[in-house]
Amino acid sequence: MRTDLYQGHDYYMMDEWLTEEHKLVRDTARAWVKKEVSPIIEEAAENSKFPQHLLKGLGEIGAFGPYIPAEYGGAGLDQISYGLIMQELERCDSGLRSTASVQSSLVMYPIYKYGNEEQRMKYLPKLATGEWIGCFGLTEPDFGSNPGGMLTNFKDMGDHYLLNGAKMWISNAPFAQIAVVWAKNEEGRIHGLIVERGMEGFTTPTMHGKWSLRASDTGELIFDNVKVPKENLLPNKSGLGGPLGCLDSARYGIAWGAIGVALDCYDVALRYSKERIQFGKPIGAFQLQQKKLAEMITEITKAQLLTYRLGQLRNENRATSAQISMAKRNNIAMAKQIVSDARQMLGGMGITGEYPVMRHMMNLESVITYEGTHDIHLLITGMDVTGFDAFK
Ligand code: TGC
Ligand code: FAD
Repeated sequence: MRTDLYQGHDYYMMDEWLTEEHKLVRDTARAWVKKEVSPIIEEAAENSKFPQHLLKGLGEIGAFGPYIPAEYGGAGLDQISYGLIMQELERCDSGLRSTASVQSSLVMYPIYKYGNEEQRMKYLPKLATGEWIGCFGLTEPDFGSNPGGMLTNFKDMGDHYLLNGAKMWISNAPFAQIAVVWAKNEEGRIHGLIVERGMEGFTTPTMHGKWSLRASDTGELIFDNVKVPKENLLPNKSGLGGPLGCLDSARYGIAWGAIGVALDCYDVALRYSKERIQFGKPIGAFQLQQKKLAEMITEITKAQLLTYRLGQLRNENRATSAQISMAKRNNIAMAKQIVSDARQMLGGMGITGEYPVMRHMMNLESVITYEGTHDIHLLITGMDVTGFDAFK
């Protein structure tokens, strides 16, 4: 097991823009990750299992619902704090950040935003502590990038809804207590329903064989004539804008998370470049390796500036979905390049579990795909700047 020597990198002195609260939140998350997760993450990825004993700790550091008001059990923090927590979690592993993203932005957020007071009081406090874990069912076997085509549907049976259909690629499905599920009513309008484990006809088989995001459990959601109580419908939003609104929040968190991955790989590569001797001197003394490191810190710094500004806009409720898409897309592409360069700088050691780089590299293949693929986000930007919708 390798000691986690990570130190943050702040080339443009952006810490000066952070409040004392931001720094406290970030440093708390970083210290918890180093103590509780770094020592076990490689083994979790090898075993392809999310370490569920971490859920309570994630709740304690405020990673579940950081921006949900305290009256519902959230941490009541701003969007920069939320981003910093996601950065610190994903600095360790994208699967760890995934669990926090799904719980916060894809489960707590829709219940808070689209739910009624009874639903908020019933679910949010338990989700905030990690006592309950939720998952988010949007993607279907035949509808990924195009979720509006979904087939999962529910019928009004008078005293309950009858839910049928299937979702796949659902993070945390195998062990979640509840699922926020997006389904069409008889008029074809999309609504969110809270489905609870134990409801008859509801199963969550695990998906096996992933080479990416291995420290995160992924599953299906199968609904075979599930009777969902009427009070489990989220009443305050309908249409595809419901799930897409949640995705805005999660994609914003991923933009910060990708910076965490890049920082970790830069940190490892920089240290290795000073320690590894070839041809009688540290490899960091060779111009080719310096080019890689100089480009890494340049790209990280650009992403930090972009993402901090996006956080300010979100704090003021002014960030557009297209701005979020740009940050998600840019930062993951940036992180992928850095991970690839770092892996090469580590030579043969770069492919081993001695260093986190190869695990990050594999994880990013999921991160660049979920919450909207790289190409989908490009088309969202294209639509925003030209006014032409390439999806129609
Ligand atoms: P389109 O006709 O453009 O829009 C339908 C309605 O939605 C509204 N809308 C949004 N609302 C809020 N936020 C956004 N970002 C929105 N984007 C669009 C829009 O105004 C419209 O509203 P209304 O009232 O007029 O009906 O929709 P489209 O069918 O053409 O599709 C657009 C497209 C392709 C951009 C969208 O569907 C998309 O983003 N596709 C990607 C799918 C995706 O991201 N799936 C993610 C699944 S969840 C996941 O991956 C979790 S990973 C979890 C982890 O971290 O582990
Ligand atoms: P497709 O939509 O079939 O896309 C295939 C290719 O076609 C992509 O390259 C795409 O960019 C391209 N493409 C599609 N449409 C267009 C177009 N109009 N123009 C140009 N190119 C196009 N979903 C959930 O609902 N909840 C979860 O918790 C969740 N967790 C996930 C966890 C993991 C590990 C993974 C891998 C996925 C998860 N997903 C989840 C699903 C994820 O959101 C989808 O995989 C993603 O949206 C892409 O859908 P798809 O895999 O069906 O690919």
